[in-house]
Amino acid sequence: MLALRSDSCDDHVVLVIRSDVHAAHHCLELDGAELIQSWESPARAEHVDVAISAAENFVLEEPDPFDRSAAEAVHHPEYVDFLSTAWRRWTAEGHRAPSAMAFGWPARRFRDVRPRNLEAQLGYYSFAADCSIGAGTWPAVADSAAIAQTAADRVVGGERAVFARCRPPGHHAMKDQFGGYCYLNNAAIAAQRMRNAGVGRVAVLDVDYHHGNGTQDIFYDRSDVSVCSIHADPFEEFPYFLGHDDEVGADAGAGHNLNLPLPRGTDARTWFATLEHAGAWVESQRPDALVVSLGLDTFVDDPISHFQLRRVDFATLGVRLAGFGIPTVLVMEGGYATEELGHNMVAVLAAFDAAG
Ligand code: Q9C
Ligand code: ZN
Repeated sequence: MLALRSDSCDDHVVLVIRSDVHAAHHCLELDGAELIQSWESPARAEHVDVAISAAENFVLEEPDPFDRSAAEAVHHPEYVDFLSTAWRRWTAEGHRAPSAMAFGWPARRFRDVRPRNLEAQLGYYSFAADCSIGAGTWPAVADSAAIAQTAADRVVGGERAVFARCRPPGHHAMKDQFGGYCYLNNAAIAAQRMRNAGVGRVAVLDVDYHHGNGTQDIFYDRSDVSVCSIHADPFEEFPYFLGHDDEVGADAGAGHNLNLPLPRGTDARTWFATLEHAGAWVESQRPDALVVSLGLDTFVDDPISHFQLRRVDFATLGVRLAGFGIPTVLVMEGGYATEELGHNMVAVLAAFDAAG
């Protein structure tokens, strides 16, 4: 479609950071007692790239090289070490399985003591068996983080908004645990990157279907990064063990975390009423910049999620996000209606752009 709006001049575009490194990462996940190709597939990012390339007003760029210190600013350094070496260790040990996955965790009444054994460390550094580590995993994970890091740098450099087309996603990744298809927390990396560059206060608004447990974990005791998540009630949906509405932050972070759980089946009307509540709270935190954990698994036809947003609703979301009127990094998270994901993402971003 031709850009006909009089204000759609050269400085009125959405900058997109993306690359192809993700394609070598194919996750396996447990489905009952069966291992299946993960819903979190390379095709997701490919559909987004194709839709964005076909649309007007987008500029696509490659990320700068991964800065490990950007990840270590929000994750434990020994966890980043583990992720970056796990595949090499798995190969050196000569396992039969083509990728590594945990099978045991330090559950209730076990001890939080780091084991030496690699298979045990896989459990120590994860919280779910929906993610495997294969040959392409660390390169993709580091590149996804580099995309978030670069997007944050561009926003600090004066861009009004940047879309970080991250894959794998990040918002489930805790300070030292992977799970939920996430290894490094891209949104947290972007938020911390802006803080380190001198941005005073950052808000993270997480609109993915699932609770952003990792982002909550990372900033839970801090007042400089406020975190709000709208998600399916953890009593019935992944990640199950975090995301309730009485989790409000701790210590200096008390009052700087807001969870808005909703029942499975929530429709657009209720979801947008909740978004208004979230938006008012975000504004009350007086942020200087915004990070949006942009998961579109709230889509009515998402195969593993149960909210009822349609494409037109994603445009409405884009307008509301632009309405904050502050520098914004939009970070791609979930969304498993793969064929639709690109069009849905463009609906958010084009509406954001048009709303200014
Ligand atoms: N068969 C994100 O949307 N589901 N992650 C596990 C196991 C985990 C979703 C199902 C869903 C994780 C980023
Ligand atoms: Zn999700």
